[in-house]
Amino acid sequence: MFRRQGIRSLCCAALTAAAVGFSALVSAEEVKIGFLVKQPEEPWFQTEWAFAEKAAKEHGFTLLKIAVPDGEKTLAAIDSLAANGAKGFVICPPDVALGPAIVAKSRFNNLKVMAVDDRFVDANGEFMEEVPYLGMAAFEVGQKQGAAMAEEAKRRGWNWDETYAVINTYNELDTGKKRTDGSVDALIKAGFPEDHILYTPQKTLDVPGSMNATTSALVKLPRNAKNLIIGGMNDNTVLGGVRATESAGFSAENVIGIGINGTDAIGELKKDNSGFYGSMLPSPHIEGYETARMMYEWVTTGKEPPKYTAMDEVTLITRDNFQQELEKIGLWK
Ligand code: FCA
Repeated sequence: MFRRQGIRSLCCAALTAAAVGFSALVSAEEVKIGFLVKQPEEPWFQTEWAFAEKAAKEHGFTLLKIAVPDGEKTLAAIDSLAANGAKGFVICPPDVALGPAIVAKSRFNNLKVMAVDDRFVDANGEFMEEVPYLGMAAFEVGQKQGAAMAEEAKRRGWNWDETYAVINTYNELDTGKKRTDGSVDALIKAGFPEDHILYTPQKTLDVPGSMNATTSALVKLPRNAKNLIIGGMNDNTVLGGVRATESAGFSAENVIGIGINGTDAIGELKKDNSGFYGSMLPSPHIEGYETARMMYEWVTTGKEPPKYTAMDEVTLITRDNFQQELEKIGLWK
């Protein structure tokens, strides 16, 4: 009897030791998460990466940051993530229509996928609602941008008769269209004359793209156009527009450009003055951190991120407050 019990407790001890050893092995297994972005040159995405990295350090996983400027690179990146043992990834795709291909490739490789900023669409142009997404409440943020532009124009005592708005559009991207639609909606609500709004499409989503778009609109302005409002879906789409107004001879006091992102306007706001008045700063730090953390939680506990999360908090940063506002969220370098 005594002997049997002795054997039993020996067995138990051995089993416990094995279990502890096994769980130590499991917990020591490195969790790898990818974070793929379409435009790594934009400080917006660098900021998301930096805060995703912070989440990785705090939660103990490895972040694999990959630039995916086109479809080919995107699909190759997913294969390489799988080959490297990643379990899932967050992505801002170079083209939202790649959604079905990205999902198919991820399934094939047994990887979980979540979209950030730019939401996947299917072959019919409908949102792929089954893919978790976190991004900006685009129309509302655009409205705040438009309201801020109208308010500054009023503060400067501008007469609407001699004021025109040039809106650089990028309607291929839903978040882009909604932002400029929201902006125009707010301008009109503030009394801005609808027939003084010129829409001009951008071919590319960068400073040269917006500079070209605005330049082609400026030549259509009537002779009495004295003051200009420059709009667009992010900082780069407004920065190029402002550059175009400078080339056309408009001085800073006659131009109000307000971007969206904040992160990509820091260099511009450090200049004493320019037609680039300010930017609507959302929460790139939270977006980067939270999406990476949610993906980590998904692959380690099975808890799927919410299908749709919209971030609507924005702060207008101008030359007067940008340093304090960026410091508040740990974005001042
Ligand atoms: C899009 C834009 C980025 C940023 C992001 C939130 O991806 O291209 O500049 O505004 O949405």
